[in-house]
Amino acid sequence: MKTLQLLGSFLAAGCIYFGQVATALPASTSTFTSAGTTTTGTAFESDAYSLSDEGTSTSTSWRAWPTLDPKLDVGRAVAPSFNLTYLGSSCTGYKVMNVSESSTGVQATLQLRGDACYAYGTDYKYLQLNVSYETEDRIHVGIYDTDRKQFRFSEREDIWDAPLYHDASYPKDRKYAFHYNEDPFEFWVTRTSDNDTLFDTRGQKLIFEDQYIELTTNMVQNYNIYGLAETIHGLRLGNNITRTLWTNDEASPLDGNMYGNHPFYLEHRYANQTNSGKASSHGVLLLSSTGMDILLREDYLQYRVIGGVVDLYVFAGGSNGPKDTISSYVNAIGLPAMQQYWTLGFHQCRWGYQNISQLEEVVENYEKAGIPLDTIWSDIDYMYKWRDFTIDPISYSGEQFRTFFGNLSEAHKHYVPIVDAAVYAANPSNKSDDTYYPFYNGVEEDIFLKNPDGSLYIGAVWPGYTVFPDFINPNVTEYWKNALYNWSRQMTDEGLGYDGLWLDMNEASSFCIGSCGTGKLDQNPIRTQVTLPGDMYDYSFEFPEGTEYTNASEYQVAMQGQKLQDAATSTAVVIPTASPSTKAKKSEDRNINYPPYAIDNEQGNHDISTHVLGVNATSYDGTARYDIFNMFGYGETKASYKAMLELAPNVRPFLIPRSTFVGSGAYAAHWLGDNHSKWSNMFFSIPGAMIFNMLGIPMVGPDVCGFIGNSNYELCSRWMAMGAFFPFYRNHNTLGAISQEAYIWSSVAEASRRAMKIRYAMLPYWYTLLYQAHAEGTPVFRPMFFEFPDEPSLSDASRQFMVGDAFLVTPVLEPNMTTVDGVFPGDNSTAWYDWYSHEAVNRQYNQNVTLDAPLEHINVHIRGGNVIPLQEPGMTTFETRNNPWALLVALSPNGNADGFLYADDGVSITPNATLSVSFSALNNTLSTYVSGTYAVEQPLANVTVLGVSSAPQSVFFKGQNISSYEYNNDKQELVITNLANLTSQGAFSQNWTLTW
Ligand code: MIG
Repeated sequence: MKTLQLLGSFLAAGCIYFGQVATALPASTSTFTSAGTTTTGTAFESDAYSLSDEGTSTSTSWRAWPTLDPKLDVGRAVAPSFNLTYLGSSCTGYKVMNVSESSTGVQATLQLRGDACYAYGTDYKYLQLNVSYETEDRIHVGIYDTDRKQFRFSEREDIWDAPLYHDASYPKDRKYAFHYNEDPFEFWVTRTSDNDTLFDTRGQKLIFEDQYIELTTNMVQNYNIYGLAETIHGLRLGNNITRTLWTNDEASPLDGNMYGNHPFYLEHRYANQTNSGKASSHGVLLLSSTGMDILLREDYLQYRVIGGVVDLYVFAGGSNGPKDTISSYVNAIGLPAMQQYWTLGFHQCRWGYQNISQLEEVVENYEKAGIPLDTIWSDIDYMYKWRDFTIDPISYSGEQFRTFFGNLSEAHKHYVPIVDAAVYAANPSNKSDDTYYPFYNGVEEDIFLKNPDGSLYIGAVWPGYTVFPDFINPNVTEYWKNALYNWSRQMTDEGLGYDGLWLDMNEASSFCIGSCGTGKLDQNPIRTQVTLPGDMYDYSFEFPEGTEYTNASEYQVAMQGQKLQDAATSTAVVIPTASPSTKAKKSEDRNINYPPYAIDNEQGNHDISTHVLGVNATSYDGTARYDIFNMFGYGETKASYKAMLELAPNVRPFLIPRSTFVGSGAYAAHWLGDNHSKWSNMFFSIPGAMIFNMLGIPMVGPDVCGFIGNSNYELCSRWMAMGAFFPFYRNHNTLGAISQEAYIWSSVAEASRRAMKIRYAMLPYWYTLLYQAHAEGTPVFRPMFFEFPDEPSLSDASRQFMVGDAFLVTPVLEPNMTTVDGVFPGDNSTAWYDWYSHEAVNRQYNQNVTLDAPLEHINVHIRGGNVIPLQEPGMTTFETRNNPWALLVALSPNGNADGFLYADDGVSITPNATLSVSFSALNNTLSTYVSGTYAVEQPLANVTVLGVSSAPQSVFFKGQNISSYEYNNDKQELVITNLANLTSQGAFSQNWTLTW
């Protein structure tokens, strides 16, 4: 064992016991018992990871090699302002002067009513109010400094563009009205149909300073709001939370700021909260790219923004349900990019696949286990010294890649590698770095971010000291494209090799404060961490909750190891103390490093530059990152989208960024980032995915089975099953944790096969949902309240979820369970059918129903009223697409159902043919209405109708009497088979009717 050899240095540090336990654990074979069967899982043999450029893990001197001082990543201790004495009490607000109203909006000058109050900056004396009645549903309230000193995000269409800048039609009929008081200036927006107040600053003052804007709206009692992402929280935000928007690389901090930033919320009101007595929804976007706290309090919501201006958008919505408001919002910020068909397949990933053979082995193991797999991923393991756009010449050589790609494409499978945002800064005094063109080309093209003094901003990420592409530079796409192309040329002679890009670290993460590498490039490649997950000081002894009971003896060993490791690291690792950073160098009045209003940044000691590309990194045009802080990932995503389109014209780019911003969905999907292999994290992935589906990023999912820590068979069985019903379905694991591919444990394999059988059968339905999201902005993955908006008890229900409006999934979210409780919303006009048995659920209104939930089973129900297009599930999406069709017709209690199918080539941005099929079942007849010319060649094999109350006298398909059917009176189920001969031209080559 390599680990043994490493022990030398560890022993020297006096950590004998820890070493013994640590070597025992990762190599051990663990036996787990699952539902009566004994299943064996081999723990992942992480050994020690290669820790340096020259050395291998067998070297004993690695701790002596230059490593970035961890103190450099610790900011000054900052006290978040929202917790401290409020400094805005003496502010007196503004009054209205020179008002002019027209059919398109209201313009006015606002004047400070009293003296400047300098709450957290310097007040502007005059402001411009600019209210535009942009669309029927959307009003825009702009408040700007007349001096034009503030950064105006909305004037930077070059860096962020969206339909809301271009679609204003100022219609006469609008759903809202704008009202204001003059002195002090206060405004409120109402919905005209019911006179409900949607945004209301009455009694609240406006503060508008260079580094502080305060805008407050009164809220109704017990308001229900959703969004203000990204954070780990239940679905409904509650009435007492402070949300901070500041991009942050941190693994799932509860309620803290995280990777992405979306200053949008959906508000849903129930009958007792509205004038009309009907439930209604509306939305609010405060479009800003800089940091803010949003204080949600009992009767108000307050924005505290540390720069920019006010660009507030209210989406009036109404009583047509939350989906309507979401669709309006998503149409305004940019409809989601359409995804390729194969992306809906299952994806396997992990950090720690050490060579191509391991990737091949994983693919093979899936085949052997009879578990579908569409895509295999690479983490940073494939890179040469963790440098972007390189491949390791030994473990991931070009030759091996060529063979690997050949095998994959023969099997119609796909490959997605990771790309990090930061680019290794070559060491000028090391000859072997001379060929690292991604750095030298970027320097030559002047594409990297600078310090205010014009020197390169140099942070630190995995490869050592790094630079960061300036993703708002107009030339960056060309740079990025060339880098992507040159990289692909190392792996393949044709095409790109990879089928998508996983965009990591794009907050952008940096493991030190400020330009810590300035003047130090001769130390590169400096190591940025002493240990990596799985290393001696960094073994993962974490297991899911409940493992102490199900795997007691192993758990004991792990806990012992944990204790020893804790003891060892508490003496071995230096705990850095906070040290003050230097002040801003840029000659400007504001203090961007330590703004007077300190937002509640989750990271470190709340210093806003901790562990991230800092606020003073400066773009080509002088824009300080401070003003566009929350959109680095967006810029990288957009550049990647454009680059990929140039490299593979007309192919829908598949991009999985970690950091997202308003409108990222127009280019990309998203994964929820680093989670833990814990039941709690499995639960949080549900509201996580729901929220992104409100934000125009429907293609989303978590690291299934959990990323950090070790998973176990029980959690992984449940999670693999649940993940199959998320739009993006990927199992991913950290370095050094035990293996968790679906075939490792027999119960997981079985749970995965069963759930994937449904997922792959549902592919036409999934794809249609993605298309509808792309065309209309509707969410794919939905909380129940989207479908049942009148039911207050569903306002925070997220232990169940819906896929489209037809599927209700009730996962088990706790260990050691054999049943699960769920609700089946709707009154007697709603029917629910069990996916497997086809039996209708017997339940009372609002009743919690206890469902059987053995380990390998996930509860899935179909809502009556839906026609669901299916295909016989194969081992890949490709195979499934070539299999026969089936229809599941789940009738509502009144005997109706409808449905929709969209199909195309599954690849092209602009397909040359598309197909739309509307299904409608009425009066014992199912009819199709086909339009479009895309040819679906596979036949229709069978149709199953649920909710048929009596045995049919006869069945006719295309006018022909059919004898191949069976009616089951107990289940009220009619199954019609043998239709393939009658549809040999393709299931939907023409309109047809089926009568029973
Ligand atoms: O600092 O590339 O969220 O999915 O496995 C860790 C290694 C860097 C963070 C990503 C995670 C990925 C990991 N990356």
